[in-house]
Amino acid sequence: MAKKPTLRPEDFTIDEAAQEMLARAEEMGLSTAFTRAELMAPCPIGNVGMCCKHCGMGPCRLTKDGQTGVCGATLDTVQARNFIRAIAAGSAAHSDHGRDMAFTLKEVANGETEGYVIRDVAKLRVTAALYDIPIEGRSPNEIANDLADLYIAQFGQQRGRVVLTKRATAKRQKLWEKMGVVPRGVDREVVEALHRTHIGDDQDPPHILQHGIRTALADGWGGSLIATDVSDILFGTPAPILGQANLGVLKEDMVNVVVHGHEPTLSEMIVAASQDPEIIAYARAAGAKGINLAGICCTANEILMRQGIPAAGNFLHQELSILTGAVEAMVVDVQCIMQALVQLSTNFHTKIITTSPKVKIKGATHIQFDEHKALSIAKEILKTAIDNYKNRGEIQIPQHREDLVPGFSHEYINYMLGGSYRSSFRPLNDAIMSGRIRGVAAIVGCNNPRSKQDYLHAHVTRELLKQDVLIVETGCGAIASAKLGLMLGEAGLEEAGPGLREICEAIGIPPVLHMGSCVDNSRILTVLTQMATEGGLGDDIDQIPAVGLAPEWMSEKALSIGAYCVASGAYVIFGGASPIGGMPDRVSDSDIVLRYISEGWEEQFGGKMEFVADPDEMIRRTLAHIDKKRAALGLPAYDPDRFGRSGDERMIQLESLPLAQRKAALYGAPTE
Ligand code: SF4
Ligand code: MSK
Repeated sequence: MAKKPTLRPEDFTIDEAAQEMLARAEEMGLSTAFTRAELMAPCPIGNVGMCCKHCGMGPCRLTKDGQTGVCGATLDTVQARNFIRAIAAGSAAHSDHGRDMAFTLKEVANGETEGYVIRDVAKLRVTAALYDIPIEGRSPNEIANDLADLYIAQFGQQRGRVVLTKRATAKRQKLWEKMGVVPRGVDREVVEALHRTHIGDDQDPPHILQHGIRTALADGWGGSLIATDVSDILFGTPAPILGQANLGVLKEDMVNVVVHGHEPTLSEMIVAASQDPEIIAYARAAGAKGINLAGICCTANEILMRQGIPAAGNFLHQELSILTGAVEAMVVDVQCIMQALVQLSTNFHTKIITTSPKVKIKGATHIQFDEHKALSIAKEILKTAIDNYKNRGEIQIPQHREDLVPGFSHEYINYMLGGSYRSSFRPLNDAIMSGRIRGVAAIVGCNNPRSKQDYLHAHVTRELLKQDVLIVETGCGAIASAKLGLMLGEAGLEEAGPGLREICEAIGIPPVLHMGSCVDNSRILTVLTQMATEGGLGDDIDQIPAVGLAPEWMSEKALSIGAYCVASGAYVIFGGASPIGGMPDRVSDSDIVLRYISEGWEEQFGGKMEFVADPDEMIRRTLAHIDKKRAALGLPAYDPDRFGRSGDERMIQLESLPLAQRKAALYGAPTE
């Protein structure tokens, strides 16, 4: 007899809206990723990277001491190869997204698209100037054409360096050169990762892993950064805006269209089309009050932070939104889209519409997106959804939604700290130097049904807030905090420590800052680089009291993000199981690769990667690292009783002093 799930909705997720939908699924006898994960035990060999299937002599399972594959490959070689293949896939996904954005910019610049304009000319000019593209006396389209050409060239470039790496600190660039990991071209590094891991190629684990770093750098300081830059130029650099999150954003009396995936080219055009009077009239004629758009995953983040379009939820909410019975169409493009959506949708009226030439799902409706006819196609998609409104059956929309203020791009953080005329990271650095803010944690990444949805995100975020750690978030982790109400001023501040609270109140920000989608982890690199350049916190990212965490990661993109952050100098902690964990009780050398990406990479890059299942241990290691970095900088030890007195004017007075005097006044450090 087939096994049945035994866990209850409250065991699967901390989100009450999700619990309600899981109860509905159970009543209807429908499976979801939550129940499938319970019934599908992960393969204990593949789960820890001990299986190789790179050739037809295998697959080889290396589960015994000293065992090798048929070709003689050792366990550390197999694990290193598996690991960098995952990094290469993640890097490819982000970077292909960046490539498409660059092509769209080129077409917009040449007037070949329908519906797009360059919305942020200031960012276009600033970005172009970084690469010495002439800007004076030139039209935005001329500048955009040159920038698009430069960015497109980064993918197929064979020699030299990915030009965006020049945006790292000078010290970091020199280190990458010394270590031989400067990416030459985005595609070249991904291809080489696949070549090196083919049967009979690179079989020296440190050498393999070194190329993993190079491949990841091609993502973080290449493809992802291009995606973020171009999205901002075309659709506007995010700034704070009011939004909402969770399934309660779906509307009973409107045509609900959920956009899901990653690239903003499609979703932005659907937003534009949904406001078209012709489409609104069409929806009303169908008996609805209008069109209600909502997002899932990183598409949600893209349109939430720029347009204030609500987020229906994060990764594990994709099936749950269909379970409401209230979604007329789910429109998907690329990445993180579960094939299960199509089967699930057959129990409701929801149409799953695929749009990317790269992604089709058997049984889904395919309406291929094309930038040249973008607005027309977006309208066609919306009309398909409206036509489906009449087919709605019984609906159940959980009444859970939270307000939030997303939109903290690095440009806006810079501005908010100093205003229009003296925008600067100085106040943030000063707050860390004084100890009001103990350090910074970037909590990012996915949901994973192998752990209770949002629990790890929530626990780690809340505990670090209490410890005066400023939190920045992206991806599905950001949506988790949004659903908990941590991204809206007062609500979040109640959970913050006294020093952090004081800073947030003074600047007028929540203590958890929403910085965007997965590709926007590049914004976090930029913030850290600017903090290092500002002075007082060392001269490179590895000296800043900061940690990156992905408590509920699941995608290969997360591993690429982790690796480029390590190469940039950050300590990165992943939750859940390690994909290269090995079985310590069965194979004596199963932790060689794990130790290498921690101790080995720390020695080389100042950053390290660890997999830590216990959330309290994640928090302990985060705080220990932050305190270690504070001590190395000669900053005062964190003291929770030192700050937080309302009306403390000291920092304000100190603001006017030069850096050296300010340091001396704060904690008697020697002046430079
Ligand atoms: Fe086995 Fe070696 Fe082939 Fe991998 S490459 S499947 S270890 S024989
Ligand atoms: S969508 S990669 S589940 S963050 Fe970017 Fe969320 Fe992870 Fe996909």
